[in-house]
Amino acid sequence: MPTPKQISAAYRLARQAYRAHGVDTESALKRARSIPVSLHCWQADDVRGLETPRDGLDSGGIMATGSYPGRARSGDEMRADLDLVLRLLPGRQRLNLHAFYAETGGRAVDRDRILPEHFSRWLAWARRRRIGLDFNPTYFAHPMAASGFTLSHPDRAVRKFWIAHGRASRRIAQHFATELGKPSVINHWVPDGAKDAPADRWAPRRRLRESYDAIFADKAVNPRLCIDAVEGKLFGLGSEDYVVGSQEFYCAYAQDRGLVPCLDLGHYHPTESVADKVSALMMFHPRILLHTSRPVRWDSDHVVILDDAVRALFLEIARGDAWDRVFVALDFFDASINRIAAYVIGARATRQAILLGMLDPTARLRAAEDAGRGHERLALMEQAKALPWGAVWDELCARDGVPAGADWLREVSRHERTVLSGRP
Ligand code: RNT
Ligand code: ZN
Repeated sequence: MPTPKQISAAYRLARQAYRAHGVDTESALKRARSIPVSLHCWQADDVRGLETPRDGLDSGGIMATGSYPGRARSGDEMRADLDLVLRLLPGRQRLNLHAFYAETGGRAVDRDRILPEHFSRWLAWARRRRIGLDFNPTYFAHPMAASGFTLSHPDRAVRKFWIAHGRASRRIAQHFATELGKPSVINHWVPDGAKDAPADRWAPRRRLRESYDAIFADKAVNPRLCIDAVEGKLFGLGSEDYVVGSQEFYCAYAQDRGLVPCLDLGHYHPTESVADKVSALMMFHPRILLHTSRPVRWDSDHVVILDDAVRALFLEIARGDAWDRVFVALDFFDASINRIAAYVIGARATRQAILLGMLDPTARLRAAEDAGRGHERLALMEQAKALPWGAVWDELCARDGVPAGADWLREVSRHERTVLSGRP
């Protein structure tokens, strides 16, 4: 583990090395710390939620596998775990809540009835930590979602229930924004789809469009406070053949209705480049929401690491200087390892990719490109990989007063011994 002296000595050298490539590490550091990363609350409890457990519910095709001890079992335990996570992360974070983390004081309140008051403990927590809150309606893990269809369900009563849920959720997001003085991003994702080829791929899409229109028609919600995003995907467990809310559906819908498309790194064909979608979409969409995740052979939601997909994604944001047009959120869940470590690894990797994007010697590369010197561009891109970004990262951690290197592991072990071991 590096000492503060070693960190600043290494940083001074790194700064020079980057300067030689035309990159100002000081401004990269400043900006990389300022980008908010929204921590998904659902890694803390394996996407179970805080409602009275109802066994055998369909999870909408998303699944946390593993049985590592220490899962948070209440809002208080989740917040205790998140407190530690926040202490181990540099930069600004937000918290991303799902509707089924409502705390209703033991009373059963169904999803179509949830109110801002059911999130007052989360709100108080966020206020004390001066972080913003984002939100998600939970259109899964509920008897009304058992068929695999929600907003696109053929039965009007089922649709009505989920429309009410979507509307209630937007009011909650708006409440967060008003209370905390920061806009709240609300992401709509529905699991709707079919395992096998439907004879009618049209009607569910028509109904989905109608249901969303009913949700977004709520005039009491101010789109500047409650920022609506919509997330499509290619397939899920149980929706292998047909997903009603596909990429094309949502891109067109978001375009037409002025909403924000959400790109999740796990929601495409494994050989598709999500990074390449950024500049194409952003020609037309003013803003996008990113879910960093890691698909291993399928949409498995493994813990984010600093892999090529994540790096390429933020490199594109940097090269397009689109930082004020993106919302960054995490979306993964792994129950097979310490969940706090999972957060720290994924959130740090995401911010490292942000920093790496900002450290890219873009001007040099473009100059070579514009001069028609492709071999120089390629050589410089290769060379950039060897620049000492790790020293800049350690400096970033040091400036924010959080452990550099892997020193945070000690705190996680202590928390495991003192707190998690008491959770049978
Ligand atoms: C599912 C989507 C969605 C969820 C969360 C829990 O495939 O990625 O974002 O993971 O809403
Ligand atoms: Zn997602």
